[in-house]
Amino acid sequence: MKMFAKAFAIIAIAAAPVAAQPLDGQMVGGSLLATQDTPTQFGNATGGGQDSAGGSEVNQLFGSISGGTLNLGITGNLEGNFNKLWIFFDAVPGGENVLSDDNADGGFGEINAMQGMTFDSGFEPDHGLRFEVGGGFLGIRYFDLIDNVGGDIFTAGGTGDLPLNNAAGALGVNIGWDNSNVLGVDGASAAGAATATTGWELAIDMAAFFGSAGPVGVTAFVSSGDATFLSNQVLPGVGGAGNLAGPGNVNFNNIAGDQYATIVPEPATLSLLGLGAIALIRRRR
Ligand SMILES: [Ca+2]
Ligand SMILES: [Ca+2]
Repeated sequence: MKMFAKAFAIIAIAAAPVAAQPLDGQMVGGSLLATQDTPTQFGNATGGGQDSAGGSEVNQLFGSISGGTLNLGITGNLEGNFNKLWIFFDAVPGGENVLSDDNADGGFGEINAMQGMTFDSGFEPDHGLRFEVGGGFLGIRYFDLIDNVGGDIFTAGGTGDLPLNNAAGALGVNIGWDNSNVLGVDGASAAGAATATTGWELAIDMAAFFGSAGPVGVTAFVSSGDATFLSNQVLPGVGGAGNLAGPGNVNFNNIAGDQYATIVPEPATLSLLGLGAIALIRRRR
């Protein structure tokens, strides 16, 4: 019995809740899924403003699913010229391993400029988010590739409304976004990728956004504003390749490694904790 109590005590320590970090786009971390391996060819921002003048990059990707929430973090920055950060998720059966031309993205249908883009086999995205900011407008939109619908998650007036601190968006998506990163990769080297600490922090209600408990496959990349041109900033990375250019010609099967990562739900530690507590109470009697 002592052994059991000890085991439960260890589980209880392991399951002790970590203090919730503020969703502010700073100190972005969590379970590391990928680190950028490719210098940015979309410019390296050095000014430290929320408009990230002169550059876009994505440095590290973090993710976990706990208690029905997908916690996603990306360090990096997006140039305030309506360039777009796209995040594609594979969370339910079905989807588009090759992007078709019948999608809606809540914006001006830029997603359809990526028709023909082919993801790694095994990754069949069904949902996604797109981020953009520019003069006078900031938009975070969702898309559903199965139902061919999209819409607003959160919109605001532009770079002046950044950073976002625990912004409550539609469909159970809560957002932190600090767009001032000057660290991470630059135009010549990816060696500093892990030095970036600011960017996007998302807490996504799995049931509300996906109607699924997971697991979730994820990929993230940066495109031009009209999505007719893809950068080389992809997570997981493209191994030092240059800008990917026309999306319709991009086939991630032709780039070494998987340009997607899989996030598996964490075990329900709370129920174990409950069992442990019951065992400890019984032992005392
Ligand atoms: Ca940088
Ligand atoms: Ca690949």
